Amino acid sequence: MSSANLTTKEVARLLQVSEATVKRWADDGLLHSSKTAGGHRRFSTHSIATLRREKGIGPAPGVPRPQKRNRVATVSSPVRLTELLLAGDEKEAAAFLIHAYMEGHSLAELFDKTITEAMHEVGELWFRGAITVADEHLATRAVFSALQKLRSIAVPAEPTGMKAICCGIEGDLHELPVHLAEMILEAEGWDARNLGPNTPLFSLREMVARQRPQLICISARSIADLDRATSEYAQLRKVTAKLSASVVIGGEGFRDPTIRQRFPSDFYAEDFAGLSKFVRALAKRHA
Ligand code: B12
Repeated sequence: MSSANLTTKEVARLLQVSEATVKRWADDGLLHSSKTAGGHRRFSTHSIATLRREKGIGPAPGVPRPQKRNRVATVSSPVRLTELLLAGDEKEAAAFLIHAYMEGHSLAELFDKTITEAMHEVGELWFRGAITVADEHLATRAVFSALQKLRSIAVPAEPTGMKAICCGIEGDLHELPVHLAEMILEAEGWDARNLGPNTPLFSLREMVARQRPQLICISARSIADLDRATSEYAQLRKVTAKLSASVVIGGEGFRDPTIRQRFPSDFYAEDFAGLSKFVRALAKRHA
């Protein structure tokens, strides 16, 4: 796949219908397509997302997409993604992620391996002085843009009716993990609200009391004011206890077990696969 526009075969795979069906939908005007110079149809992720949303077309929720295991390593290479992100090539980065997803990688796999490793490499290059802050900003913007396109075509599970609020801790500007957590929850059928990074815990507590979610997911790369965060978190926990809401924490900021003692939670997520598993089990318990 050479751009975010998908071929007939790719759309058929994504929607789990035959190529003939995709062509018929295109001829009937149900699915907007354009043609290449060579006369081949190309479909935008937007038109597929619209079809899925408006007509409910797509794989039945919970039906796993077929996987092509032998091609898995190459289609999700973090090295290639790093190149695309550093070049600021949002379209190609989106195409790369969508293609890997269609080849059978779960979102959690893509987030934990491909995207995390690519962003770690960007961080390493910045740390060594091999790229500038501007290069790093460009790569971060590109990954967000690519993720938005991936999100538009990702197949969500059946709605669970469960509500979650995600945010990053006050003082922490690293927002990608919060966004990835939101996408995982969405894919698991949760109604997820993302407050973004740098969210004061006292303010989160007030929103939790008002919106009564079943899950709160807090990310921290680092914790700027540990004592303040600890006491505000304790207040938040009083509210979540009353609501019987679960709290998941994730990120390097919570990795140290002595820090985690200050932030008692229902689950410390090492990665997005862990989050995925936890919220699936939680939804089952509530069902
Ligand atoms: C992009 C970036 C920024 C951007 C963020 C922009 C944005 N809109 O998000 C900006 C420019 C703001 C930035 C600023 C800074 N950054 Co910065 N940044 C990064 C970079 C390159 C990528 C971060 C990222 O998105 N990673 C991808 C995520 C998914 O990976 P991860 O956090 O490791 O997460 C894994 C797990 O921990 C887990 N996880 C993490 N969080 C969560 C949450 C949940 C809910 C779950 C389920 C899982 C989970 O999932 C992943 C594994 O699957 C990293 C490099 C790196 N190693 O990450 C540096 C890095 C984190 N930054 C660093 C530094 C030093 C800074 C600054 C202090 C620089 C400065 N002097 O100003 C500031 C701090 C600002 C602040 N107050 O927060 C250092 C941190 C070093 C350290 N020892 O902590 C790093 C590691 C770079 C480096 N190699 O030195 N940064």
